[in-house]
Amino acid sequence: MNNLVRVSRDNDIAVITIDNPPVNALSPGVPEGIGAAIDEMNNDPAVKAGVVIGAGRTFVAGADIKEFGKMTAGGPRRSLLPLLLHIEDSRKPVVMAIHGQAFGGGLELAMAGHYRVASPTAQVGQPEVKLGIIPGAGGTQRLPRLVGVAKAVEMCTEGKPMPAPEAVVFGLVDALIEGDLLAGALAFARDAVGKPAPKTRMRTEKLGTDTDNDAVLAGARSIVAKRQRGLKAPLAAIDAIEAGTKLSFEEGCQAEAKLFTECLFSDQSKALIHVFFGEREVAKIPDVPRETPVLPVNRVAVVGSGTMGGGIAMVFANAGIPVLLKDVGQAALDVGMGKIRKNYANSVQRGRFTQAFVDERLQLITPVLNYDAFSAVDMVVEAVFEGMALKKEVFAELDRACRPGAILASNTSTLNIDEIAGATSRPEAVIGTHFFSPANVMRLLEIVRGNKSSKEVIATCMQLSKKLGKIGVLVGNCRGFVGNRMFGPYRREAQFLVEEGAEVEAVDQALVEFGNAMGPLATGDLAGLDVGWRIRKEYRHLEKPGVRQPFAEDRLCELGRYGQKTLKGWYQYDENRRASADPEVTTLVRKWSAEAGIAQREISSEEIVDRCIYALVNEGARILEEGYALRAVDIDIIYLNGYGFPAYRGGPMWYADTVGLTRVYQRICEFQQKHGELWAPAPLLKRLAEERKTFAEFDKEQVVAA
Ligand code: T1G
Repeated sequence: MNNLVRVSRDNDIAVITIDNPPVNALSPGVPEGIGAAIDEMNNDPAVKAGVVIGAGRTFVAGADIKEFGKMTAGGPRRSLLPLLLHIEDSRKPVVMAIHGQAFGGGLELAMAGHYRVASPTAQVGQPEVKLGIIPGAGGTQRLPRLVGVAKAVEMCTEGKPMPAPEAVVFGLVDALIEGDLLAGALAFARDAVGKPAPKTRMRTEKLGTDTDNDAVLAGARSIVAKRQRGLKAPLAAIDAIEAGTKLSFEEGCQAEAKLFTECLFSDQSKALIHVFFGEREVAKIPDVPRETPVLPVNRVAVVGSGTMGGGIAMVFANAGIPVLLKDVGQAALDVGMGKIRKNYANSVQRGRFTQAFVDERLQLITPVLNYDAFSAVDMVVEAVFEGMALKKEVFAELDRACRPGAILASNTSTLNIDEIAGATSRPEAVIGTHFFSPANVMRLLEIVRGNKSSKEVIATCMQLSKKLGKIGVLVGNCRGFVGNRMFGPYRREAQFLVEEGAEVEAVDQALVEFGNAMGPLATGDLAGLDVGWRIRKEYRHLEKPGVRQPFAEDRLCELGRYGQKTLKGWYQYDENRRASADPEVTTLVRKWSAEAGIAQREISSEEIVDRCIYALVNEGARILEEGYALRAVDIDIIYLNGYGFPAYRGGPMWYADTVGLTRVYQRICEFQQKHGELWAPAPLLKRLAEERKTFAEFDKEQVVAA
């Protein structure tokens, strides 16, 4: 026995407890401990049955993901299959008692047991596709035997958790245990003694016929092709389940193992595992330790009921936090509340929320026309028009109206947080909370640290982001912070490429085929080309003389082509906002380029991708060396959750590592040759390329240095 798995007795029942905090992952020693415990149970004549249960907050969250890196680096391949057969062939019945999560290898372990009982709040699932892999311990073989082929395909391709009550309906869990889970499991085990223990692998009644399955599998493949474009693992999961419907259990497991290994050694899986740990790493702030006190945030206020303000108010209400929503006039407030009600109605229609949930949430949003009630709030998020003078005015008001200790946050996407804080007597309470549109949907929250933002305020906002269902990433206060600062060069190159002869659709198509949710030009049309135009006009004085600047988008705006909102931008739009190419834009840009003396040429999609993506990477490297992002992985998480960058490429910095920084650096030097100083390589990129290092290694260097 080892200290990861212990056996105790409750009279004639063995209790096998898995205790590997924080999530009882099947790390080295755990499977071995379970195997030994099963032997001890079977060899003890006084024992009639066994219960397997997890210590702490969960049953088993799956295989130890940290071990995968060792496997793909040539380490020993560890398989759970023999242990699961060993449990299934146990002479005495084994009851799996599930609380928290039974995910991945955790569910595969549970399915090898003869019975599964669960607390009502438990969840089960095969989330492996989120790591770019498939179940590798018989999950694609045992799950269809318990829930049927169609449900198994859905669970393994989407990777979503299934609540325990639903698992009972599908026959995956045999009983829900209200109250004391262990006591309920012991009673269930005692009841099972003497009865033939069902072995999941022997069950075939739910495997269906080839005719039925062929239709299900074909349907699933087309859904995956649309919804999980570019991802390999969901298709591999379908192949493994299909094998399970046509072959014996053993042959099915071999087919699964082969597909699992192919996925595990793929770039997609390495990227998605990078993302898994990255989403947890960004929560760690070196100089703001985990034990930093956090401030209470039980009541909030949002200033400005426009698109962003309204969305932000919904975010707080959805998290159960009462929110005051202020605007200057009743008319504006009515429009703002109207949009909120419409958004909620759409969510009910799409089945995302129930009407009851929405009614409760709307109760939590109180429209107001003044600051009278602001003395009772713990935090304010300002979301007024993007102008410095107005923001300062609002923050001066908030400084007067809010209680000492309240957090004053700005949703600005570009403006200087320290300058805004300067309008108050409490700069330590001022911070940026940059939500992304639509705020009630986008997961990213860029938390902008001002020079004087206190550690308590930072820690509070980082923790609050999780409560709001967001991924909070802490960034420094430079122009455009991290996301938008990098987006500038990315969209600059997209415009240059059109000015040099590429078709608008060709530029966007190349980036969509690369995996982006939307191309850079269509994204501009969605956000409104006038937003960037106004900011560029405000900062025109900062542009270096003699340095080429894109002109096409500004010229389109001068013609009133702001994008979707004017049904004309880079594309033209019908009343349902469906885009189509606009030959007038091509004619206009060709004319403007001729006037500017820009030669037209054929441009490959490879060049389009390299120029746009490497512009991101180069600016990202600058941001890292200037210290406005803590780690390269922070930049990756920002781009995945705020800018539709494909997760299976790991983010711009990870993608650059995958290509190889030497190659990226050489390509950027080529662009510098051809297109000038805008392409001057970031010194950090140059150093890492010359030292044949990666951004991931740079992050490790930071941890050591901290
Ligand atoms: N392996 C290693 N570490 C893990 C882990 C895992 N499976 N799951 C979580 N951690 C770490 C995590 O990095 C963090 O560390 C800490 O635990 C708390 O996690 C054979 C091949 C269970 C829902 O995909 O979804 O099984 O940052 O912050 O919000 O076929 O963790 O504190 O240092 O996320 O309460 C399949 C992954 C694996 C589930 C809990 N399993 N985990 O969420 O805590 S592949 C998964 C989760 C597999 C088999 C295949 C969540 C959670 P640190 P946390 P949480």
